[in-house]
Amino acid sequence: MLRRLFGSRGSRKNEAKQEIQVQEVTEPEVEQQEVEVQEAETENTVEPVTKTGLFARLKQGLSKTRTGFIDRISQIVTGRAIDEELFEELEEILIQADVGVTTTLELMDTIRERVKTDKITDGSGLQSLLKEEIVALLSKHHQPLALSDERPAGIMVVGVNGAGKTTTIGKLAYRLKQEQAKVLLGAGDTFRAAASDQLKVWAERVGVDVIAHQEGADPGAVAFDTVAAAKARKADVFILDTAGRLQTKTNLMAELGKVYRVAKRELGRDLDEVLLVVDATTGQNALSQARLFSEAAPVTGIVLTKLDGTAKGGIVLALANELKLPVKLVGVGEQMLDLQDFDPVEFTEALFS
Ligand SMILES: Nc1nc2c(ncn2[C@@H]2O[C@H](COP(=O)(O)OP(=O)(O)OP(=O)(O)O)[C@@H](O)[C@H]2O)c(=O)[nH]1
Ligand SMILES: [Mg+2]
Repeated sequence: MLRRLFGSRGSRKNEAKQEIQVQEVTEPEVEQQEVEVQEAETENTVEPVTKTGLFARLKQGLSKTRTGFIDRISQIVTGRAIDEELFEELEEILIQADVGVTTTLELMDTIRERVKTDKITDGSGLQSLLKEEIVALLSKHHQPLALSDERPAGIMVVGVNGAGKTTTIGKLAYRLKQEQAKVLLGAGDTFRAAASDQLKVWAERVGVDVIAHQEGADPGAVAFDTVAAAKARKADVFILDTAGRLQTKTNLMAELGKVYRVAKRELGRDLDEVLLVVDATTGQNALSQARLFSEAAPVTGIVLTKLDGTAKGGIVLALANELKLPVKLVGVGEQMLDLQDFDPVEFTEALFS
């Protein structure tokens, strides 16, 4: 489950510094800003991660969806003959679990056809078929998180307010650090002072550095400084946080586009990943978020968070089927290890087991 994004390169020593430094930077493209650099204090202690441990966490995180979705399906199919009434009940459960009308209808068409061709007559056969079709659907556009070999690799994280962007960055930084990568975070949410403080807390916990400006500063300037610092410090990867924004606010979406372009220009190429963080509990609105955020910045994939908090994890099927964008990571809790690669087979296995 824990896929290596980087080759092993031996442990890097962290330059341990106690105080937070404040330094003035001058650079050509943005007005002078006060830049705060929070440096990692100590090497974090790395918890051992096992494949079984991660699968158990995923299973645990999906327990509400399992109860509200998969178990209900088991209940209706058990001991039943397959008829139109059963198909309709199944359809209803899929829609209630946020699979969405379009995807439900497509899935049901395939299932009706396969029941005929495979001559399935009982409920348990139907359930196995559903499981197979869910894997097929989730695999359709599947692509894992991918960082190129060029250094630094760049990730920008976008999404609506409260979706889980900053938390996802903390968890991702932790995971990359475990893979011996040198990670630098950029506090591009300058809207509230609390936003960069929250990122700094994560950075401290994980043991990575943060580039931050003052509240109200130009987020483009933070993007610029983050990329410049990542290059200067020979970081393996930088992750840029951004302020949450409603996808319908055109001025804020334009600002996001600008932040992306500043980061891209300074990096000299496209960022490796622009991750749209989507709260699994927001339901079908996720589809509109994906469309409008993709228009503002070149979104490369979805991080679906808070799956642990919903019985409607069926949204992952709607996203995988109706968007060209792959779901790359899933959030199943608030702890560091609760961000996992989205793997269609393992995900379905965790859902059904
Ligand atoms: N249960 C659960 N909570 C999560 C998950 N991901 C994030 N959260 C919680 O969701 C809340 C919002 O998370 P943030 O990371 O601050 O969200 P954000 O997108 O950065 O929010 P803004 O910066 O305000 O737009 C926090 O309380 C997180 O702990 C998850 O996978 N599961
Ligand atoms: Mg945030």
